[in-house]
Amino acid sequence: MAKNAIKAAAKKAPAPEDLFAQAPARRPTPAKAPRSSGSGDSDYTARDIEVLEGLEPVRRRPGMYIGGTDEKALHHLFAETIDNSMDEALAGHATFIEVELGADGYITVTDNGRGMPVDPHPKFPKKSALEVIMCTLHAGGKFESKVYETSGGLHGVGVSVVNALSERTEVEVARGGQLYRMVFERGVPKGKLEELGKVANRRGTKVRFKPDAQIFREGARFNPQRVFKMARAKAYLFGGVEIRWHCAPELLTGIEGVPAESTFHFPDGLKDYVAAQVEGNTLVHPDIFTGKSGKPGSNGAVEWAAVWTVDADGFLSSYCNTVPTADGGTHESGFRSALLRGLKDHAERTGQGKRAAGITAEDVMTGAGCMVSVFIREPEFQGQTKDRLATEKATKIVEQAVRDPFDHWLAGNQIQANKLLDWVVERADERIRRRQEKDIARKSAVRKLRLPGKLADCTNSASQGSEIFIVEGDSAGGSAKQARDRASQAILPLRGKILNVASAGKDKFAQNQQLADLTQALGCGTGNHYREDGLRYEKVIIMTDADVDGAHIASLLITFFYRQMPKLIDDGHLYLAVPPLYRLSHGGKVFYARDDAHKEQLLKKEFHANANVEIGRFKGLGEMMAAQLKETTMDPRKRMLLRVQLADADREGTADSVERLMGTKAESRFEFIQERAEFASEEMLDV
Ligand code: 2B7
Repeated sequence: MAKNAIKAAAKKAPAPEDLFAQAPARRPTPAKAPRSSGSGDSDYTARDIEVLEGLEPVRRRPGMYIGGTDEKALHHLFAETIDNSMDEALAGHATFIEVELGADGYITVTDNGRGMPVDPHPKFPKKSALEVIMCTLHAGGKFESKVYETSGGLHGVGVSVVNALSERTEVEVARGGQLYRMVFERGVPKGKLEELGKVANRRGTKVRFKPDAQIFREGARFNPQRVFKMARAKAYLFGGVEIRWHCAPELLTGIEGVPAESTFHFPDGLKDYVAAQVEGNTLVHPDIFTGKSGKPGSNGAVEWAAVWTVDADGFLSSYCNTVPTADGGTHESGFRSALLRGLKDHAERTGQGKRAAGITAEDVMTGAGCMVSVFIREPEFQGQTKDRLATEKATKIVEQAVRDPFDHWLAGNQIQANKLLDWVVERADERIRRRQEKDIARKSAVRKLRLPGKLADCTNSASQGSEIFIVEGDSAGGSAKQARDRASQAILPLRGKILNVASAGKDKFAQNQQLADLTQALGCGTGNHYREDGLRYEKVIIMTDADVDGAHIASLLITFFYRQMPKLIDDGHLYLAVPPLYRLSHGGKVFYARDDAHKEQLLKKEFHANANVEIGRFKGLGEMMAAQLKETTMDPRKRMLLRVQLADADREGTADSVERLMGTKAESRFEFIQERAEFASEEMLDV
């Protein structure tokens, strides 16, 4: 990982992003525009513009570089900065990193590395390397597609982005016994690189910056807890670095678990982290499975730690080049699969293959607290916030690194290995059981909610004001569907004769599809399970043909309600629609008659005695035009409904009659019902 970033920048800088590459075209050459007599300021004017132009894309579209302008993006600035220090540490040049969060909104990161180079840049001799680093976007050849990438400086969007998005940035470099300093405001140098004098016993880089409130409108203040955790994570990821933490105490009021001063140094790195995370939890086995391959910071290096808890949610924290990969990715897949395959192999080896056959990575990871860290040159990240590692080869790298050590670890302690296997097999069993329970619950929920397919439901969901028409036959159902008011009127077509519940056994009733559909559509249940608040409609309207068959069906339905939902009748929810039997027309006048008596009455009242009135007889609802059906039978403003009621005076008599009549001829039932219904109530309902 050791690299000279200046060289890297010079090698990789793509022309469009590199203002210096374009500089000759835009900047007057010194010959044409000689330096104004010694005034540093005027010399900087031209350069200011260029710098502004160079970093302008960052300020214009910060989201492209740091994924947004929210709190997460704000903390990205800190990540970029500390990543540069981490690179120095991983390269073996820095041993400590200091992070200081100030009450003034500034954050300061200091390392004791080699210090950013300050000598004139070979390609742009007028500028110090420091200025080039701070003011040039340098993110590698595939710039456009790699904007979010961060990782130890080299792959990061670069500290120039931090500079561009900060109100003010101060850089101090101690290098070669000299102290240097340069200040920037919103990415623009505020003067030249200053030489502050000699320093002894000091080396490294200090970057102090304050995020720009113009950019981070949701708030340009760092969250101490977040910064604390980010800084501490770096110490876990590299045991060779010490991180010193300072936070202004006034920032910590009301915040728990964040000290004002602290030092992080974890020689056992990831193991320490995992141990700290599961502290206080019960472990499946006492040992933490940990290991590493390769030197941290070198390409292809992997480090990991895993422990299984009985009583905690698992976690898998993963990193690539010390950059957190919150959305996981290829390295996590490799880790998971190494654990799964290792455990399955162990089961095979010890004659428990059958038990382990069904376990999945999910089962292995349940309750597992893990941390995985990989180092890969030029990693690729994916996802909205580029928090997922996409580099394919990371899967193999991690799997291969972890497999053998895991086999060894399992083989080395059979008791422990078997405890783990037992635990994972239990998780698998639990998972399968849970899924079965969920399936059952889902199925019954669907059943509860599912309405019969034939039902054309109304769109109003409240039962108040809505009605359901129970219609005989599909053709009548079709007309009714056209004639209805979709908002408040539902149509349930029933095919053919209804089961006579008064004579059929319980089994037959339970199996009858028509009645099951009806019950489902109503939603209120039957018998002892009847619940009034389940009823999905205010009015339940039986609409059958105005003939004997229609009356038969109506009587069967009423019998069903009477037996299975008497309360529905009692509460006045059940009605009979009264479709017309005749259509009388003459000279533009049209009247509908519901029966013979009504026809005679209308003929007498509405037409001249010798008028040649056209009299049409409807054979059924199905042959009526939708508009006719609406006008005569369904439109609440024009129709007539009969409310079905039980005669209060003689409830026992009713029961007797139903019992008696339901076994006899249809015609007598028809008469009976018509009589009863009309006795009970015959009224025009103005709804
Ligand atoms: C990718 C760029 C930004 N850089 C160096 C050398 C050391 C060095 C840095 C740094 C953040 C806050 C304090 C290399 C790398 C530029 O080139 S950046 N240290 N620390 C840092 O930014 N910390 C370097 C080779 C030889 N000498 C110095």
